[in-house]
Amino acid sequence: MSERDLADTFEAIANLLEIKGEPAYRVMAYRRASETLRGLGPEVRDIWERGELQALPGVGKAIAEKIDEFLRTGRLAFYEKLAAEVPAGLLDVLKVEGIGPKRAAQFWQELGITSLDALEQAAQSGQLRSLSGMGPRSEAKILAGIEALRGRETGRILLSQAWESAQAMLKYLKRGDGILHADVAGSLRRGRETIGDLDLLVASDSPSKALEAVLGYGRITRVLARGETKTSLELQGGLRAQIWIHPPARWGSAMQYATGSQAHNVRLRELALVQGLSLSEHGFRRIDGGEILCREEAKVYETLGLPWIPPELREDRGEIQAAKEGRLPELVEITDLRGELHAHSTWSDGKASILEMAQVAMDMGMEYLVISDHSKGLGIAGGLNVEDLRRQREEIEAVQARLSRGPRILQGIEVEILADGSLDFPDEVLAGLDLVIASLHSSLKQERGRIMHRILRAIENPHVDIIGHLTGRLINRRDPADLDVEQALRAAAMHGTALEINAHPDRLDLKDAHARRAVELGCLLAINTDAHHPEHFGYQRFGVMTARRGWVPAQAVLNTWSLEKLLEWLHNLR
Ligand code: DGT
Ligand code: CA
Ligand code: ZN
Repeated sequence: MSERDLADTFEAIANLLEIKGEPAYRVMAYRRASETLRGLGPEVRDIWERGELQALPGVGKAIAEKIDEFLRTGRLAFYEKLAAEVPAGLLDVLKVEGIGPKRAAQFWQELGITSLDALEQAAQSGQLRSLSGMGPRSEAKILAGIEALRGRETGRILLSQAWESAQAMLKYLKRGDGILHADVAGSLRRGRETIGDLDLLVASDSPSKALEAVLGYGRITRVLARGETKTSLELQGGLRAQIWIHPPARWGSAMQYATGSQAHNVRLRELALVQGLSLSEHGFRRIDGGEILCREEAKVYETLGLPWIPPELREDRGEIQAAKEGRLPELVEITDLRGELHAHSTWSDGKASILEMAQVAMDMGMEYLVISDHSKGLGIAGGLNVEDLRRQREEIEAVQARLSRGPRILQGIEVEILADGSLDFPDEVLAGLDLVIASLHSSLKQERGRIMHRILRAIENPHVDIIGHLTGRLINRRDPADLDVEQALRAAAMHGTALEINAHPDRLDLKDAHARRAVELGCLLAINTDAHHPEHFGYQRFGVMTARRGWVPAQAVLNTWSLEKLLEWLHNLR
């Protein structure tokens, strides 16, 4: 049982209680506890061991006892009792976009629906419209929601989750007997936003010994297939991994092959054939049978008369042609980033103080850090009012004085774009801030015309410097708002408003294709972690991967600029 299961269990309890029709305050207690637990992650065990659970926000005696029971026994009697009362299939029904516990309860009580399949049938046969508040349109929406949910459950996991699993396994492999080297290949190396399975490449001169070491990895639950150069495994949690084993003399071709994408590889093989070569994971073979071995990946490309192509570009989206013509972009790198333009603190829903955020930023060598808490309109996130802003400014100055050698701390805001397209603060308040990010967090379901009206008004406002997470999507969880991305990008380019590539692994918004189009249209971008905790600064890597997949060069990214240049841009924009 993991800490994640703990948070999930509390969330399930909240949902089950709500379906049962329990009072809102009880439901809320479990929901808050679940959020706290999710935010903590593995840290909860230390707190539990120190007997300090009740010091956590939203954790009183009753909840602390339940956490304790779960961590001690891996079970929770209260949850099991509830789950016996409410059909478990209703929790699946809740996963459908737009269906909350009240609706689920209505479906259950009035139509006896207790599973996703039953719901689908009822929607298809027009039974749902007999319920109050439902009509043919809501039936169609529910059917679309069910379809989207099924797509989500194809088992593709978030880039960040795959990255963590891969790092853990690589750490183990690199110490393994007979293993000379190990590294990531596949879609993870290409930085795709979701990952089907891990591909890890191992270099070894004694493959059987290396394989033995691989199979000793503690998190393997099943060996799915075992081949000469490729072994397929299932890891704890269900993630699959393919382990490729090759001698160091063939590392380059194996790495190239296993990185893909398949479409990119097909193109390379075509190029090879024209030269009378056949290309495989083992290297090139000439028609006469002779081999060309590639120890380095660059040699594969060199043999084909090409410069090395960065993995993030290998999607057969024109990269081979660009390489042939010497037009590959100079992609942004993580070391180009000089600061963070979007971070929260305890002033709104962040989990750390401005000082704590700034100290980590200093340790990371950042030149600047923008504290951009939520504005008052986002009540659930404890948004700031004008008076809060004034006091926050004082705190920023005090922290700056204390960290005189730290990053320059700027006062920003993540201002709500309200449902009517106005911003949550008047222009004169925005004018007093160092940087303004405007974001949509609510009414994301509005129809396209309204969403576009809001976005365009924000882009056109001269006080807005950056539009945060443009589409509002949450990968695998929430669809993007219905907006005309092309029109938004064009407007941003025209008004000089920058667009964020939000690096939070759930968001990655702009996504790769949108970022690429933005650069083509001459937009400026910012790679922002939207950190709510100093650890989240680590999301930079996912934002950079996404930018690279979007062919984004460093100079298009605001936070690769010097502080001086950034301040000048902010000044001129207003
Ligand atoms: P994923 O796992 O769905 O996120 O995406 P990939 O790109 O990691 O795909 P995967 O795991 O099926 O295969 C890993 C790499 O192996 C892929 O990028 C290219 C290579 N590969 C696998 N199967 C084939 C194939 O049938 N033909 C070719 N040309 N390459 C393949
Ligand atoms: Ca893969
Ligand atoms: Zn934010």
